[in-house]
Amino acid sequence: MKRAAAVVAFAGALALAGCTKPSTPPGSGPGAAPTADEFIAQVNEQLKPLLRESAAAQWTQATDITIDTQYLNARSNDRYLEYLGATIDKSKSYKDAPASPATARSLMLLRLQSSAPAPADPAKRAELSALLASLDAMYGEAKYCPGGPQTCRNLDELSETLATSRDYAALEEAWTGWHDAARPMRPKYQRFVELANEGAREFGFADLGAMWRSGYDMPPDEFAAETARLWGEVKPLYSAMQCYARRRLAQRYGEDKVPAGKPIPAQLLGNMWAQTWNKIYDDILKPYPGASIETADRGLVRQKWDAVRMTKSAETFYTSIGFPALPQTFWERSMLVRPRDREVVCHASAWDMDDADDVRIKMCMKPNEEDLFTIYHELGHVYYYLAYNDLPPLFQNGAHDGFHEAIGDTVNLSVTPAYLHRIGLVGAVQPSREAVINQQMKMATEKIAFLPFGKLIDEWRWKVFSGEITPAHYNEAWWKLHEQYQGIAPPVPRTEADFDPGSKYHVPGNTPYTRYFLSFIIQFQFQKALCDAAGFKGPLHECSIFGSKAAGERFAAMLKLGQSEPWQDTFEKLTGTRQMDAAAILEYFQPLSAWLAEQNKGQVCGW
Ligand code: X8Z
Ligand code: ZN
Repeated sequence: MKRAAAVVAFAGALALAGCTKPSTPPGSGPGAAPTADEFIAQVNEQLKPLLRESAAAQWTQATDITIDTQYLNARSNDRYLEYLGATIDKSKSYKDAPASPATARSLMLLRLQSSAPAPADPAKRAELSALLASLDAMYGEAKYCPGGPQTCRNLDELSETLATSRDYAALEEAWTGWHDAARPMRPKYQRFVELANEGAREFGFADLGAMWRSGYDMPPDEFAAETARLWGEVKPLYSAMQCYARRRLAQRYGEDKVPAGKPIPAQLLGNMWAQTWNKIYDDILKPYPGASIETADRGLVRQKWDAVRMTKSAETFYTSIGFPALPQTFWERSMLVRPRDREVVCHASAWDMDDADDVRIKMCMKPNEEDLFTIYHELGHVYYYLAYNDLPPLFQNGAHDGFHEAIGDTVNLSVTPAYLHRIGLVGAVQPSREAVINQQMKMATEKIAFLPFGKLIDEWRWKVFSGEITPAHYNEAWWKLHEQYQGIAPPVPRTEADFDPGSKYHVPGNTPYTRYFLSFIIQFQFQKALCDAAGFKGPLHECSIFGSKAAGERFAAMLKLGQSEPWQDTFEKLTGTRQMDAAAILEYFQPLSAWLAEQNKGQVCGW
């Protein structure tokens, strides 16, 4: 994945075969040196075919993993990184040159166009490109095969066990099987860190982590402090959730397996990484089992919703707020389910193939509520791409990467029980205080449970890139952060023979992760602003902007700005404030906060 926004954001290009110029770095031809404005205009033109090719090569690998697609993807990335390195080098001569504000911003953004910068040495650059393609493929192909090739289970199957089994031993086996499968990634990841760090330093950053933290229109240290502040604001609510979940799990599995005042065993929360707990809402965490609020799981299966119907449902939401229908090519070119005949990367992603309207989804959808939410999430990326495709490539991105992640999730906040009932997936809500708490808990198993996970992944990587965590302590540090932030622990002892970070897509996929942490905070700020625009008057957790053209207009106005101005300006236009903060998420979950405080009274909380 080439650009800083990896999984999701490939600014593409309109590449008419045979009509594109060769990509020599601007300023290298004969004649007078271009001005800074001219230089950036040339870079934007030259980026188009390179990004187009790179997106095609990545798509081909991700939807058909073979030795050859890896090779071609690595080669195309190598070309892209070569161009980027040479162009960044050239751009240094414009450091003090007169330039328009847009050009000055473009010069800054140019240095952030890859989440894995390469050293200038061609051999090292080729090695880095090959490592990236290989790590991505290893994740896509990973399996647990306890008794030979006939017994293999892939991530879908192992995740299904985590979600549905309540057998302690079966959970432990599925968890361990998947985590052990990441072991062979370790030496490759270690080498990747060395090479990408070298590239980041050549680009003028302290290390790759500092480079990642530089994409937020503030100094990298200030950004790190911002994320710590935000975590501090939501930590008490997470701790209350952890305390409640631990107690419920102890009732199910026994106090000996889930002791008070201790981290929760990671395999019991319904998700391979314990990042969301929605799969244990129904039978373990639901506060009032007799009251309203079910998941859409049963409705989806009973009514035989397939991947196309789920995607159409998401599209209908977006068109209801005034967004366009998806282009025909979206339906022809997307991969919505796991193909039977080849290896693919199933982790869901949205793709911007060119800067016209070739947009796609790659996903292995199943008829369950989690995947329904995910397709609504992915279409958020797709609508962002469509909205900013008229901008120059260097501005084709989220205002910051958390914005990109927050669009579809904001829409998901409008997928209320009333909305799910309206589309026929759940029964009518019987309004009661108990139903409110059930619904709040259902949302919190996704939105609150996720927060510490969203924070810690890059805390690990930032420290790996800075050298504070050395390879000899990769795994130990990984679990220390999980214990510190999430209050969870691995089910079996782990050692430095393991490489558990490789079990999470975004590490081998090299996608920065703080974006999700930010998204989970700011999506509530977006929702509050959009609900105001829609004229909604009740409590925030009851608002749905479905059908509101007024809300859609405000949303679209933000999307079409892309990354053309500092995110604070874009943020202010929608929310009226320049700061990310937790006030809106805390307002949304106010009823649950009060309820948890009551429930946790006199209990041994913490870990
Ligand atoms: O990776 C994703 C999306 C694609 S951008 C499916 N998410 C994170 C994850 O799965 O770890 C969405 C929320 C967190
Ligand atoms: Zn996403």
